Amino acid sequence: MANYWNKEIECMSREDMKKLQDERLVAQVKHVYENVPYYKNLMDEKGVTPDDIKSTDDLHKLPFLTKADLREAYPYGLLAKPLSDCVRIQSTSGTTGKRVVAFYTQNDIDLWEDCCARAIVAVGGTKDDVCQVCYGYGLFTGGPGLNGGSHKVGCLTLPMSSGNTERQIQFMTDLGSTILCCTPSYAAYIGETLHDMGYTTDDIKLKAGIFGAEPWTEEMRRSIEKSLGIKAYDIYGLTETSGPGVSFECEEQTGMHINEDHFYPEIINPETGEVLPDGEVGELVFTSLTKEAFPLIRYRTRDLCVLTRKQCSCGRTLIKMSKPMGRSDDMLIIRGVNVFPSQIETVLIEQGYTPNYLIEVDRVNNTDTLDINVEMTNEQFSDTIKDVQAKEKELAGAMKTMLGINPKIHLVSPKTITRSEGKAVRVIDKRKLHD
Ligand code: DLL
Repeated sequence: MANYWNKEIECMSREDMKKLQDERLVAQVKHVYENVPYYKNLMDEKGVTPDDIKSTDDLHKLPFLTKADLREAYPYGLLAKPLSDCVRIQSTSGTTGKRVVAFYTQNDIDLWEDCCARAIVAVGGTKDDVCQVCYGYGLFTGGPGLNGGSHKVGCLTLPMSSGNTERQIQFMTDLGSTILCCTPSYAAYIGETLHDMGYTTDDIKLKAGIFGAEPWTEEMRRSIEKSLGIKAYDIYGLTETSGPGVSFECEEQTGMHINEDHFYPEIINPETGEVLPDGEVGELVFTSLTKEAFPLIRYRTRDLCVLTRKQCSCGRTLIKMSKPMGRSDDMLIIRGVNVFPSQIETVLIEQGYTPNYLIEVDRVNNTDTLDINVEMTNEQFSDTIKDVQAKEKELAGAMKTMLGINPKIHLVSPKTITRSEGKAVRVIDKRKLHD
């Protein structure tokens, strides 16, 4: 039977939810218009005032907010509360450009942790669980978010952060962790290390994993479930919206329920900005409904997904989003063909390889090249060149069928591809370096 952290909200009727969202949206728009000159200017430019926004049906009248706006307004330009009311910042890893810095009042932190608590309860978490949090702590939102949620649920919380994998396994076996929270790539690595250390799933008590912060495929889910002997659940969020817990998977494991009492979702055509109906793939846009310090109005996430209101067997009425199919800026265009790294991962796992791979894209003599380095397991490894070449050819054929273009496959020795402890780097696009 499904467990809920907040049944009243999670199973609310559509009419009541719409009423709640309408009320909250009106207040949120007023809040940003009055307190954030940056938003006021954007709205003035579009000729909209808070009076024009009477319900979520009017949302389309409001301007979008993009990452470029966040950069322009960095660091304080979108702050909607006096700094003296803020108690925390979190930030993105910021590999390119300026970081995103998000601010929180105490109330923002409470609501964020509540969203994470919903996610933990949805996978069966209770106060009797031991929750091992191996997302990074610090500026990254993963550790602090799940840590807070775990406290709220009353789990015994292990604030491990990422890394030191053998120690992770020692704690897991000694303290009998039942829930694991980390990125899916790190979960795969933890599973691999567990077996390398001579343990089996009988030596651990894990039952569920809450994995997110990066794209992962259904094939990867099954591979982690097998290696750790658990059910693996997805969780989504971004620094801009507070962090993890914008949406979470329930026992049905068919997409993530959005905490839509706090985050109102829209799907738009990324080229035209037009709002698309449920069921169509497009860019996910969020409007925060309750945030105080760092509210977001129509924030373009760049994540591509589909929304559905199909009745869920868990009883939740919260709208569901599909796994993000990649970010609009993750998509590789290789010789004119759109390629998502997730398609490559799907083929690899289907063909019996592990999710240890690295994609390299380059441009040689004006032609794009796609090289996929794939690690062999000990069983797959062979020192006969002919065997390896035959395997490479077979895998290249399967890739061609999925992608429509021919990659060059390089099968490499076991344990030679760097493992990820946080967000995995799967793609090196050298074309960007030449440009
Ligand atoms: O990754 C927050 C988070 C922490 C989510 C822990 C889940 C668990 P950022 O570092 O700002 O925040 O990155 C946000 O990561 O726009 C997506 O592209 C991607 N992402 C997050 N969750 C998922 C997921 C955190 N479940 C960006 N599946 C987002 C696919 C995800 N991509």
